Amino acid sequence: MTPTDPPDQGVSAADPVDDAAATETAGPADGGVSAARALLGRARRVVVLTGAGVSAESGIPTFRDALTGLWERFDAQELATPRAFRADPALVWGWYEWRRTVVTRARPNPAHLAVAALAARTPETVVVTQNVDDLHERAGSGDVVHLHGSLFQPRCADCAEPWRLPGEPADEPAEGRRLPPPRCARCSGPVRPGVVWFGEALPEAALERAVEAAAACDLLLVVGTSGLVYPAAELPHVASRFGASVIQVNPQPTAVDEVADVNLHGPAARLLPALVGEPAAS
Ligand code: BJW
Ligand code: ZN
Repeated sequence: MTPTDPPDQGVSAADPVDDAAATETAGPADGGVSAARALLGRARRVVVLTGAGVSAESGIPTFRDALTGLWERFDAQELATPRAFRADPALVWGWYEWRRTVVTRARPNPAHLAVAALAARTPETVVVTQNVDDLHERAGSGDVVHLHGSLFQPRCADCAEPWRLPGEPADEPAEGRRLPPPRCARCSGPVRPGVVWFGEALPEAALERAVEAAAACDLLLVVGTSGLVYPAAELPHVASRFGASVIQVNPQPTAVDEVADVNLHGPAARLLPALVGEPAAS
């Protein structure tokens, strides 16, 4: 198994179309922003694929940031598993309730707003996010494809009955706390977060829509993801194989670098507004 050959829910694409991608490289003068603006100005079908970095400047820790407080000695990758929830439901439910509090208090940043402005200007834009927050929606993006679920749609771990959250999360202490999950009203099973953990299948309709959009787009803009988690990480490769340009926005080198036509190195809240501003003359 290789990273571009995921096991089950592999992102598969048939034969790439042949209309050549624009392959401009980053211009040295402005770090590639004008090259990226030119590509974006020409694109009719755009996919924006976001990861945790797009919400970093709203104060939401990225997935691979070190955990703090009660969870300091854990790795997020260990907690985001069905095994961790089975072993210690109060630890895991407490972590997600703490994160729901952080997200509820956070506000969309200029990167989320720029994505919404791009979608308003280019109607055939599909916003695909790996994030479980709702900041794209709160910034005005109406139709967001959530590949990894949502903090706001818990369900029974045993019978999948949706669980209605009380409006506001409790005032969680800054260092977090253990919190036994509520019990399902139908079967008394433990309620779990409505997110996709490692080893679980992504929601089929969301993944299908994302793959189709990536295969059909002219341009895929990938923002703030390490590009390590599959099958989402396959989407820039699908777009590229089908002839689209790929623009990446990220302050750090990532696994996406190898497929990006233009790499914009910097924070999303600064670069996305610069990118989406008035379209460059083409
Ligand atoms: C900024 C910034 C700023 C900072 N501006 N940028 C192929 C190969 C190998 C393994 C696999 C494979 N296919 C599948 C697997 C297994 C596994 C996987 O990918 N493992 C890898 C780790 C190797 N995948 C799965 O298990 C998936 N399921 C699956 O494949 O199922 C098959 C199946 C089919 C049928 C039946 C049963 C099974 C499921 C993956 C689920 C991922 N879930 C998580 C948790 C969600 C809930 C939660 O949030 O708690 O999703 S994991 C975590 O990673 C989370 C994220 O959405 C995801 C991606 O992380 P992201 O967004 O990239 O964040 P970071 O932190 O990694 O990066 C942040 C980036 O931002 C960095 O680059 C920074 O530089 C940048 N940044 N500030 C812009 N201001
Ligand atoms: Zn139940």
